[in-house]
Amino acid sequence: MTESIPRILVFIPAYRCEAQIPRVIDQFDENVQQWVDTVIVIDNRSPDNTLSATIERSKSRFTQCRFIAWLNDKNYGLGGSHKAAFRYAIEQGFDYLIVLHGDDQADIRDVIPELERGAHLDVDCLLGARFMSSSRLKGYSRIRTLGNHVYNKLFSLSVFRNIHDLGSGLNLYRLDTFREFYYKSFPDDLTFNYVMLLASYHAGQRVRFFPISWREEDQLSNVKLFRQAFKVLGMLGVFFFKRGTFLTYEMRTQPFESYSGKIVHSIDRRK
Ligand SMILES: Nc1nc2c(ncn2[C@@H]2O[C@H](COP(=O)(O)OP(=O)(O)O)[C@@H](O)[C@H]2O)c(=O)[nH]1
Ligand SMILES: [Mg+2]
Repeated sequence: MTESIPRILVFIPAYRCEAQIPRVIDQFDENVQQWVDTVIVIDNRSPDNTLSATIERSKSRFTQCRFIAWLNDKNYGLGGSHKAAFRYAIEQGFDYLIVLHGDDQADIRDVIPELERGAHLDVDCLLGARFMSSSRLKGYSRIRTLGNHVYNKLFSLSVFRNIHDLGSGLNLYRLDTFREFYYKSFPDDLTFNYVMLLASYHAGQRVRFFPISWREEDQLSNVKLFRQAFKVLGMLGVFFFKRGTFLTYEMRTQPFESYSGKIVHSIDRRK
């Protein structure tokens, strides 16, 4: 019966999070590992010790699932790391990709009850939401919360659907839906998620949200808040009028031909 169990790859994008990544790895208790086939941390050439901290902590943690530490050949941005992860997951025959940010703001354990009740089986995107009534926010500023609510509304109005988050740090994707690499020209920076979401609705994919917990403690956000807010608003404006045509635009400032990298460390202690 093992063939019917979907193979899940958890992808952890990491950049400058040497303090948080050990805590992220600690989230993978035995119960979580039973749900997951492989965990891959993709380091975007962090200038700090993110990669060595990752490898060190992984050694004692992963006993039930496979673990891979991957180093991108260049810093491809958060969106670029997603492209590397999707490509790897599809090439390796996984069924689902779970994205978990490497800075310990989200918690992988929030998605396990969703998997237990089979919420992933009939969707293309199962997206963690920080702004549903049962979401739990800790240390997130009022102004950012308000800003997110406003943007969620604007995006909701543009796609005629109820959007509860434009891009949290915990999301699940059915890989069958993403075989075609239509998202290659999407931004490589932190706005990747926004465009992915618009594209998912435009393509008629089944998108569902689930409430998550989210904390802001020692994380350093790399987002230039106002600059990104204006950029995103501009993108939404163009999408509103151009729809599918907008999604075919080249949105990268520096287009890469491939999003390559290599495995620098792996562990497989499964019996
Ligand atoms: N800013 C940035 N984040 C990256 C990159 N590659 C991976 N990440 C990860 O992407 C996640 C989100 O970035 P962050 O700055 O925390 O954005 P925020 O949580 O939306 O404020 C973090 O876990 C980073 O470690 C990159 O090139 N730049
Ligand atoms: Mg963050």
